[in-house]
Amino acid sequence: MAVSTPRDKPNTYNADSITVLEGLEAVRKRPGMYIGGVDTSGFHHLLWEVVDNSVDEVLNGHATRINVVLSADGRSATVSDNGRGIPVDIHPKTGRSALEVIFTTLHAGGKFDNDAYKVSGGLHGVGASVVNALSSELVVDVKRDNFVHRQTFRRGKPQGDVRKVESARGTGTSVTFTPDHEIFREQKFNPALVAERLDVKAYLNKGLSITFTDEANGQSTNFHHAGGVSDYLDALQAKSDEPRVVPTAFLLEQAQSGDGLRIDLALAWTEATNESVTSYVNTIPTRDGGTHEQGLREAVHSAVRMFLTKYEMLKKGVEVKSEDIREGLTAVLSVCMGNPQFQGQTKDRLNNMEARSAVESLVRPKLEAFLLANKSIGDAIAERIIRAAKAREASRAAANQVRRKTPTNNRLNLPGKLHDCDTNNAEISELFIVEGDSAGGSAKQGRDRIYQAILPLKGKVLNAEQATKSKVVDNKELSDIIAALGCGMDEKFDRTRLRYGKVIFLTDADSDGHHIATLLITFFYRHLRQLVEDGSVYLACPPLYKITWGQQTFWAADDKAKANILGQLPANAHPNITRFKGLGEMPAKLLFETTLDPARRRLLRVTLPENDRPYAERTITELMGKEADARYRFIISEAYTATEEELDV
Ligand code: 0RA
Repeated sequence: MAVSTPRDKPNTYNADSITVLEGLEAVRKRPGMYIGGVDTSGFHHLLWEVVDNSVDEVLNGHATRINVVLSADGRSATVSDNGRGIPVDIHPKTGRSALEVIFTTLHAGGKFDNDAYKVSGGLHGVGASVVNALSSELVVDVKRDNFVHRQTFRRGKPQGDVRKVESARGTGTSVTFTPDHEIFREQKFNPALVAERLDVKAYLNKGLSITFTDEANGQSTNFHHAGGVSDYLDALQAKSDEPRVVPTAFLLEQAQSGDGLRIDLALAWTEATNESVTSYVNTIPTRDGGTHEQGLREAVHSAVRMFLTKYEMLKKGVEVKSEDIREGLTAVLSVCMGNPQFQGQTKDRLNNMEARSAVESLVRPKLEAFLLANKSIGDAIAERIIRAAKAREASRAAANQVRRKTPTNNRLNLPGKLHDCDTNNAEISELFIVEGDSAGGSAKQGRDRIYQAILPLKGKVLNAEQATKSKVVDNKELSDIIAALGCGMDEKFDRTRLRYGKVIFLTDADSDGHHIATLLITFFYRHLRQLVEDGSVYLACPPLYKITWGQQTFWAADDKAKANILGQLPANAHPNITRFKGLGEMPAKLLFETTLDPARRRLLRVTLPENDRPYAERTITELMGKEADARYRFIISEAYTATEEELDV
């Protein structure tokens, strides 16, 4: 390891500094592991991290203002706050300042945890050092003790110690950085994206005032929302244009649970047919929801049921289901908590179990009290929900009437093993392509036959990448799929004849299952590309483990998820763990509850990368093609971007 950077005190390069440089080197070698990728999103991640550090200073009550400036060329950004200023005095033992440690040590956040420096959000806690490692230049100016103190870094390496550059009044921290073009290629900050993100930050932190300046056009905008999440809900709703059932929203501000979790919530029902919950954890968007959203749904469900029961509104022969309660529900939920755990490929889903019960127990009693105290609001909401239930029952009855078992269907030549659904409405119907006959049997029993069709597959599917078109057409499994879909393939593709709105691959949660799913994706990519482009192709996520502990049941899709759940149970807990050898083993009812039911299942949509089509093409040709050599090279070059949960070796 070469350490050639000139420093004021070369002798301070001790063993610590070497590990530091090795740490930052690791970040530069595998940036994806720390910021998710080196695309636009990764590039902007650096800025969110720096902003979050200043936001924390505001949240902890030490700062009131944040300025964000993008340079005229769009390649650099400056974030300043009027907080305490990062400590700059040199620690006699290490010869380094807190500033240098924070910017050069991976996960330095933890070391300063004694309420001095908490990385509560950021890149889910990866810290300022990652930004530093991935910046060609980063300059920190700290105002404190009547001076501006400055330290400069290049690609993570300090260019000398921190030093006083001028006298100054007040306190604060300012970080200017240029993401490294060696890592991110030619990229610029997107002012619209930055503005939007800062706006959301200001909504989620009422007291926060963020000024954003784009030097490219000299324009400045101030983001400050005195109404917080309530204003945010209004703004989101104004965009969607769906009228509210009652103008008043239910608000819960700064509600704190016993274990230190804090929430802000704004909630209302609209005439929209879908549910729209926008959630955050420590101001990080959780697009895939998670345990906090689960807790919210449970709370809303119980509170509404209490209201309906108390006023005996359920008597009129209508069954209200949870989907009826959720129809038109719009909410902004912001949770602040220590040590959030995120899950999923994009880390967009909160995984902490305690968040579920904490949110539930904060929201339920307050929402119940709100509905009881505002009976006319409760009545209007109840009316909305009962209306949704009636509409659902009516459309179900209508679907029942247009059963597919009409003579015309015989002309479609549907495959014998297809268990078709009843409705003819392609918009709401789903085709599950299921691995194996026994799993097909469970799925057939467990499904909602009104709109869910099942096509079981025997054994492995032909690799469409290595087969000629005539082989593909001759292949029984693939031709059955085409026949079931009804829309033809390749140049004969006709979307108007498509018989299902969603095509869902349901395979075991093991490597064989993943292989079959990959073969199916390859076939769809090559011969039914339009369906992939339209976002109509999905992977189901069946659980591999069922974990029961006392009254609670958890599902885990893989070993990692299992370990995660077990890790969150008390040390003396003796949970009961069942592993499903395959889908076929799972009782039909369980399969429905965990994997088929739209209200509870999770689907992964198969998508093509927005701005890198050649990459998708290369992935399919090299990974699935005949050339073993190309496959090998591909696997080697991609191995490092795969996270643990993707690898199945
Ligand atoms: C460590 C200790 C103290 C403040 C900070 C870090 C700090 C970090 C950042 C990052 C962005 N803005 C910031 N402002 C402050 C406490 C110092 C003291 O007690 O004086």
